[in-house]
Amino acid sequence: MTPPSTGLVTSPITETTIEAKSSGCGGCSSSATGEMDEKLQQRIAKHPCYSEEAHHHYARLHVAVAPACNIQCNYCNRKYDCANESRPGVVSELLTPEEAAHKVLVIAGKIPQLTVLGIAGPGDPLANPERTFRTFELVAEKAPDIKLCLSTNGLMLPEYIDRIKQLNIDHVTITINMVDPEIGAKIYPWVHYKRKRYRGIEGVRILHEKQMEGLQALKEADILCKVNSVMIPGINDEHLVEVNKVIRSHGAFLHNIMPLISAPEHGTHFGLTGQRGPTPKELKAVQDSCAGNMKMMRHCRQCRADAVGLLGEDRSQEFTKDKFMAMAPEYDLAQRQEVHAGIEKFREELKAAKQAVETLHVTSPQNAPKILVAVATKGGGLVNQHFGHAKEFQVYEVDGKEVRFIGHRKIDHYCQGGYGETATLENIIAAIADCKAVFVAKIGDCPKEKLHAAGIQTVETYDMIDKAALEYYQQYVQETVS
Ligand code: CLF
Ligand code: SF4
Repeated sequence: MTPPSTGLVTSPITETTIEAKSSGCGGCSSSATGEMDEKLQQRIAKHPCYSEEAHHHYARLHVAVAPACNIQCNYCNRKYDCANESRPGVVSELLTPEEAAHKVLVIAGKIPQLTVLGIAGPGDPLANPERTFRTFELVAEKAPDIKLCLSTNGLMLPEYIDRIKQLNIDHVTITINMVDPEIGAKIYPWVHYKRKRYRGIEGVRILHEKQMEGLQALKEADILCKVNSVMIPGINDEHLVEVNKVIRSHGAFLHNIMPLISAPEHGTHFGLTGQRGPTPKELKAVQDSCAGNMKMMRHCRQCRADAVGLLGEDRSQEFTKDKFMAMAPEYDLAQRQEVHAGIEKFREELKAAKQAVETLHVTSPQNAPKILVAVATKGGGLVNQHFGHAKEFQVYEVDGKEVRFIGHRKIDHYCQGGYGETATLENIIAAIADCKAVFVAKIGDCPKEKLHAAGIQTVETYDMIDKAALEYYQQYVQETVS
């Protein structure tokens, strides 16, 4: 089985496979019929954010066309991109709708596995409706196979539902951090609605009301809605379970609880007042406590308003404005369809390989522990990246039957100009200290020894992540559990 030549995956997987069911949002819809499940699956199958499985294969592109915003979040500094859908401290180059459409046509040719155009900033897309919708119109006209995706704080969403529906925007994200305005008042100092600025709880009530109305309207219009929530310890961390219940009852499709990223140098209210973000463990605990109710997104990368590529990679610097404006559009529908057919064929083969061995269980004693493992991957569901080249590790929870993606840990890559950095290695070890092993395509002797000394085993392989994880688990329980 060989991955398609998309430039994203590079390593064949081996013949023999042991299967475990990876969880993700690919199989969403707890209450729908089988037929509905199938339709929903198709709608999200190539969306890297709505389907965890798809994010190994398909890419997204953001265009930064929306500069203004109509609210103030305490985790935002307006010098930078909207922190509801991107990392704080990042500035994107603002584009006109025409420049943005040109960028899409260039990149859709250069990266044919690009399936989604998102508008997520640098302010709020619906505070800039003409620029946002004009961009979508131009792209829909010239590149009809690209899915349109919008992310908003929700304040103006009820006003624009018809326009969203009309433009066939099938995926909308609302950032909802609270369903109790008392809690919201600690997050939002003001809201600007219909030419008037409302301070404190009065503004938060309007925001809450519009978010709920928008959510309901999306459901009625049959538009898939993801809700992003920023987890802010001591402010809304415990409250997020309630948020989860409410959004589920209003028809949200997927819930993405993201960590607050806060530092004084970002110049935000929370950064300057020392508000901390959650640890990976705290984040996972809240995600787990919501997971029984609805599908949770755990593979979000809090990407930039001009992000390009697979979720785990950032190719935005290859396509800065001076560069892409000098490139000719290469959008070619037939070529894109051919590449997508290759990816789908590979996905089918991957699925079949997993199913063929689904009945092979790892023998593990009762009450064997769940463990975490870290994986270096360039995509394709494979362990296929050198330890020294990884900029993040994907983390999976393994229990002998299931290999469950639970998140990623960003790191500085270890190889700097051919040499490993000791300080970087220490940070990497700290980032994956809760993992029993790290799976890599290759690793040098020095980092391997240091990882072993820190209690993290290394597994060198080119294989399916699920298979490698289960094989390791079997060995782990044999050695450690009596
Ligand atoms: Fe962009 Fe958002 Fe659409 Fe995805 S991102 S507008 S739904 S295409 Fe995805 Fe990026 Fe997380 Fe957003 S990883 S920040 S969830
Ligand atoms: Fe900043 Fe986005 Fe909040 Fe507006 S909605 S204040 S751009 S984080």
